[in-house]
Amino acid sequence: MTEALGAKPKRILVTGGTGLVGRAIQEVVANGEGRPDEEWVFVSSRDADLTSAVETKALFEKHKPTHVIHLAAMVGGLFKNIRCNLDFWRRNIHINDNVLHSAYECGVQKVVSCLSTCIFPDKTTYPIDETMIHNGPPHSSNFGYSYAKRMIDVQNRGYFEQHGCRFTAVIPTNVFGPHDNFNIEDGHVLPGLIHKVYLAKQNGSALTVWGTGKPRRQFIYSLDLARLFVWVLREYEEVEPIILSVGEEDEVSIREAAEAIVEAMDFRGELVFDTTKADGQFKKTASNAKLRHYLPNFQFTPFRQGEKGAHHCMAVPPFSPSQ
Ligand code: NAP
Ligand code: GFB
Repeated sequence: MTEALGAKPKRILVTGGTGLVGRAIQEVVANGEGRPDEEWVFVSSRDADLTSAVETKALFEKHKPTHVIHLAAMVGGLFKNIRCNLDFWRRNIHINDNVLHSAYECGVQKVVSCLSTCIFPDKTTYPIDETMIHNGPPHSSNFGYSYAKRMIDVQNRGYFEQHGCRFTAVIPTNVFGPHDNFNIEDGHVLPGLIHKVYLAKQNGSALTVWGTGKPRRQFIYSLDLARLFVWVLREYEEVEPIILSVGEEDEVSIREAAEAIVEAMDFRGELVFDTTKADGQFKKTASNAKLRHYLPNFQFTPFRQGEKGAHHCMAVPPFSPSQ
């Protein structure tokens, strides 16, 4: 009887398992968050190109997951989004439809997908909350990525209403941490500035921060996000998405973020703001009240402490070509 009531073994497939967020989940699972009845499988595009329905189906048939954390996506910072909005739309729409439909066909018990706080309407009241996703157009800089991500929420509702599937999603704010994409042209602001400080120290040049430095962001450390992902997989029962972010009070300006990186990396050179470069969204201040309702005592890593962890993995040059 105990056996029958006991937790059946779980096989958790993590798509996008080799990226910034995926590697953080690998780390927390390996360092104590994992459970004896759980087998974790982390995959990347080398295991299957998820823009292909055939390869996606074969991946699911091979692993037969009971649960899925779906991270795989075409991801990038502001400037890559501005350059490639169509690619962000097409690749992510195909990846998401293939993963969700294969999960449905294989009888996966639960899928946790990943949206982003940058997909909310650009013209909005603050703080943003989970009810506001479809209340208006996203910022023009990343409409392709934003609309593709919003469709995950629509698909989750469809699979629940038509098939009773427990497919849900989380909405992280900007993520930073080890194993980020440090490519200066395509990556996000923090890894881009870390890479630039490394080069400025090497060359004895100034640090050029793009834009005015006035936009404001909330940053979540990847290992904190990873722990929250594990909690969502095990405990969160809603189909409605949940924002995973530090509080509104932890929002910083790009200038403050740059100054924190300069301090963490002991850079002594000049800071220059190149205002010919875009600022993108001025702010996307998100409320984590729903998360706090579930986890009132969750402790986030302070931003400056996380910065120290993030840039250490840059300390080993030369960078891979992708960086
Ligand atoms: P990342 O570091 O760029 O990693 C992307 C992952 O997706 C990699 O493992 C990559 O595998 C995989 N992937 C990409 N295209 C694929 C394809 N066609 N087939 C199979 N796998 C593919 O991204 P991340 O920052 O960890 O983001 C993970 C998730 O969090 C994404 O859904 C993203 O939208 C979301 N998110 C990120 C942030 C952020 O600030 N980073 C903020 C909010 C939400 P390969 O390495 O083999 O290509
Ligand atoms: O992380 P980021 O590229 O994307 O941040 P978003 C862009 C902000 O940082 C802009 C300034 O205000 C830039 O002007 N910035 C300053 C820099 N220096 C740099 C730099 O060296 N590199 C970069 N990248 N920015 C993204 C969305 O928005 O947020 C994506 O476009 C994704 O879809 C991501 O969701 C989480 O935070 O503006």
